[in-house]
Amino acid sequence: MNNIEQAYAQAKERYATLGVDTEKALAALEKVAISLHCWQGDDVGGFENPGGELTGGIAATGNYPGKARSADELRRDLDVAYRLLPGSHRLNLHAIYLESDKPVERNAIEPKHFSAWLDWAKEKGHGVDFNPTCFSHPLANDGFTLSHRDPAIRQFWIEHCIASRKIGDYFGKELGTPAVTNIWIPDGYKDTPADRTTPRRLLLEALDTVLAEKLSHNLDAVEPKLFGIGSESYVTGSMEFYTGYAVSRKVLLTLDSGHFHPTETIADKISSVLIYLDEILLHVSRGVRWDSDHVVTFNDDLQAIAQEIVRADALNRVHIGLDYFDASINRIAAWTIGARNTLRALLNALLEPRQMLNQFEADGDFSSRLALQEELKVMPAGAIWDFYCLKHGAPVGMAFMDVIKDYEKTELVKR
Ligand code: RNT
Ligand code: ZN
Repeated sequence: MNNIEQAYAQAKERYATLGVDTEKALAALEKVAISLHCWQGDDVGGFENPGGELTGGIAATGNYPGKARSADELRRDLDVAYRLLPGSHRLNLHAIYLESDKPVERNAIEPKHFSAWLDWAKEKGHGVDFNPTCFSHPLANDGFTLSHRDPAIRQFWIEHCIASRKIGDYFGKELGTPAVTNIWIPDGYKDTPADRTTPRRLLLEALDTVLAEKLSHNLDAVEPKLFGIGSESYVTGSMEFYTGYAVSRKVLLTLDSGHFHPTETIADKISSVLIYLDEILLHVSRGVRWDSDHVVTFNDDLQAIAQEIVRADALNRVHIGLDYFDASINRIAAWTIGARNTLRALLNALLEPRQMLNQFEADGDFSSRLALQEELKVMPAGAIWDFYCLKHGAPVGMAFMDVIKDYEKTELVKR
């Protein structure tokens, strides 16, 4: 037995005294597929219009060398990130990551523009999720898309979203695992609107048109937001708007942890929305002041999100994607750190002595509940995580940075 196995054996015994079966926790974690967001690899640039400006009230800051300049480079970078994660995981693709010799308008995108992504996903065993790109485009420049007052512009974005759903369905069918196609639009006003209702009515109608056709390999999701840069005072697709929409239309609601008031977390929302919805999508992110998209760290917020999914027995109802873009550090490290943290948080949640905690609560023994919650913070979960990485051939501890540094030297610096 090596050190990691020894430490695991000891930790396993300690968890057993709390009634926790570590093997069961690991088996549950093995089934979790995190959807890695392709857009961390090139600062949300995409390959439709290289060098085009990122708009929509989101921003990637930093100038770290080595960003992917082509889909091939992006796939190679992703391959490195996936190797550093225990388990097998998904890819979250945006429409602007299409590949084509000639320019293709957004409302004319087709599955064929994503066939290289499909081949790659098939070969590597990744499920794929999809997103229409309703930003970084001249017809989105005045800040409105699906809720635009001009019917022609609205129609353009409706067609883009329909085309995107069909691509999601194509991936879902070809890969044998449904794609979640998530609609996020930036629509909103910088300053106080006179009429908050009209854009929302337009959005409702537009979404109903977009979602009219049933597609059996595609799951639809809608993503609310409180504000963006340049849409500080009003966002058409607010939490209340989309919660009502998702419940009434039976689609998924997306909770992005960076999309609420700076002190508001999504953890407490999960058990509420899961009462009304079969499935939801998470965009795990980290808000810092004005930015909603910092690399996910192992903070209280992340742990609370993981706990709420596990405590609700909802690992099979919650699709977990990452959503952040940091251009100031190695982009593969950004993917890897955020994804490993998310998995680690889920593992910690799976290692909770749920029965014991629930019993204390049911008995009204809140002193013991608090005492145990605090003791759990220093339980040897790290030893279980290390063992999990070892078992799945993923680097243990900081060793993943060696791989990244190496790849940086041999590949990224040349870009
Ligand atoms: C923006 C939303 C959205 C985007 C991606 C690129 O605030 O979170 O999900 O980050 O679609
Ligand atoms: Zn998001």
